[in-house]
Amino acid sequence: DQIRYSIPEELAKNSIVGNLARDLGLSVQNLPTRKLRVSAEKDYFTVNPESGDLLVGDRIDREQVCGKQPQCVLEFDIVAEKPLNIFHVAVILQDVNDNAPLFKQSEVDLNIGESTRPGKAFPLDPALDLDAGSNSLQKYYLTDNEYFEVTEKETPDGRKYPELILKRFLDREEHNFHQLVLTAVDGGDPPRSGTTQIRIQVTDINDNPPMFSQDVFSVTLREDVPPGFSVLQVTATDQDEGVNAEITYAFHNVDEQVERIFNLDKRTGEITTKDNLDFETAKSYTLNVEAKDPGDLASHCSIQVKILDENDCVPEVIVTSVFTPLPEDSPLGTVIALIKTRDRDSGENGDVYCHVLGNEGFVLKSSSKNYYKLVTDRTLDREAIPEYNVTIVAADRGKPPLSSNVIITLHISDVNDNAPVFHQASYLVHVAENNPPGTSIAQVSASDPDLGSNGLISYSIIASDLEPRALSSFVSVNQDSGVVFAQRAFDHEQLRSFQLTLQARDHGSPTLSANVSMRVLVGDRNDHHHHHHHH
Ligand SMILES: *[C@@H]1O[C@H](CO)[C@@H](O)[C@H](O)[C@H]1NC(C)=O
Ligand SMILES: [Ca+2]
Repeated sequence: DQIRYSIPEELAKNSIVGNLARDLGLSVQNLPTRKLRVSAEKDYFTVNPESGDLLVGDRIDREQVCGKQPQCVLEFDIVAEKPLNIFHVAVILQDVNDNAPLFKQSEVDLNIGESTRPGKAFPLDPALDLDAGSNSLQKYYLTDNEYFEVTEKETPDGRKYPELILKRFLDREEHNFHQLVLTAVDGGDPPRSGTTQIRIQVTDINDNPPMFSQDVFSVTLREDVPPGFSVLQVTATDQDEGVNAEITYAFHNVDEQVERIFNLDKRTGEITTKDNLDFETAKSYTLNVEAKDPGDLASHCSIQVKILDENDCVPEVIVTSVFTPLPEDSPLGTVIALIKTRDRDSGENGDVYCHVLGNEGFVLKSSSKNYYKLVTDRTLDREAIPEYNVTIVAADRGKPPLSSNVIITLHISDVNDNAPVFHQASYLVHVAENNPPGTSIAQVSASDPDLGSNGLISYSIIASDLEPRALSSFVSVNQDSGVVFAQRAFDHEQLRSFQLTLQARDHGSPTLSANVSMRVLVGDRNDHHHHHHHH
């Protein structure tokens, strides 16, 4: 038969396991002769020879003796002499909670991508607890948190380990780092525990598009800004990190005009002008800008650029027709020219008014918006002023105003409005008798300020006091030169004097003419002075 004892492990040296003498039925008086002793491989126990108590020889660590085995029994023999007896003894070592669960590493670092799906498990190294049974590791606990939980798993060969389970999506932009404490607890009373720090770095994935601070920007630009003028800098931000947040900017879905006039720095987002603006070509532009990260995540904004008109266009005067030359007898209010004005600016900058410079007797009459008639406001006289340079000024109402002018040269054409005028009121001519036939005896002249045939004079003799038939045999006049010729020799005795009427006639249509009288006295050749004197 076997004597069985049960003791907790780790008892102090010489603690009493049990009384062998009593349990073996030996009397205390016989003990000195029976000489009880332990027969065992290891000296876990000793016997008190006086009392017969079985004592703990040295502190016994159950885990050292039996490891993880649930039952730990030390079996040995007790030997008694006189007579020699051998008794079998079994001491059951009860576990005490002398070991806390222990993690191999006090810190565990994990990198988990923010795109990781919930449910994903991350196996961890188990904590070790050398105790057995309920004193061994029972459960893992994790710091209370919304992203992870811990469960216990078992390998096919029965080794248990904790597993971290992701409960919901991580968001690096919200929390890029999580620090958790994993606690392993045994079932002792009181329980013992061990901890390890779990440090989780959330790694970025490109899950955020660049974002503009505003969807729409408004800018007002003077049209006279020079090329290179900075219009606006758009910036988008990207909550991702590293290359995932490297943004490039580009125009998106814009007119050719926009590309021609504006420049967008793809790195900085700065928009500058690269050409001159012209309000008259375009009053506004819409610039759509796209910000994109390397993952092609993009967002858009729109910039409304309004161009402010500057007074940069000079008003133009356009002469559509000129009625020149203008007859000098044109009545007041005769239309000389038709004029149109034009100014590409808007508002007051393009509001044009027109007037005639100086006061030359011409006025502008507005016929309809931007159309004018230039009309005469004076009588004309080609002989006095044959040509006018009429200056027409057009000015806008900008501040300051711009103006331009145009000169219309107006030629006045002749009308036959002047009759020839003889240079003398009348002519008195003395001719000595017996003159050779064909002698020039006088010259008349008249002038006419009209032009061309209107001023071209022909002379003729239109009347005389001679016999009508005799006239042409006495005198003639050269129609061009006005020279009067004697056609025959005059005889003082017969012909003392005669009277002629000469006419100067122009070639106008109708013609104008003037008459002058000429008295011709025929003198005595020998002594005509004397004779005449006494006559
Ligand atoms: C008109 O202008 C023309 C050209 O400048 C000039 O030759 C001419 O003499 C001017 N005429 C008058 C009447 O001023
Ligand atoms: Ca333990």
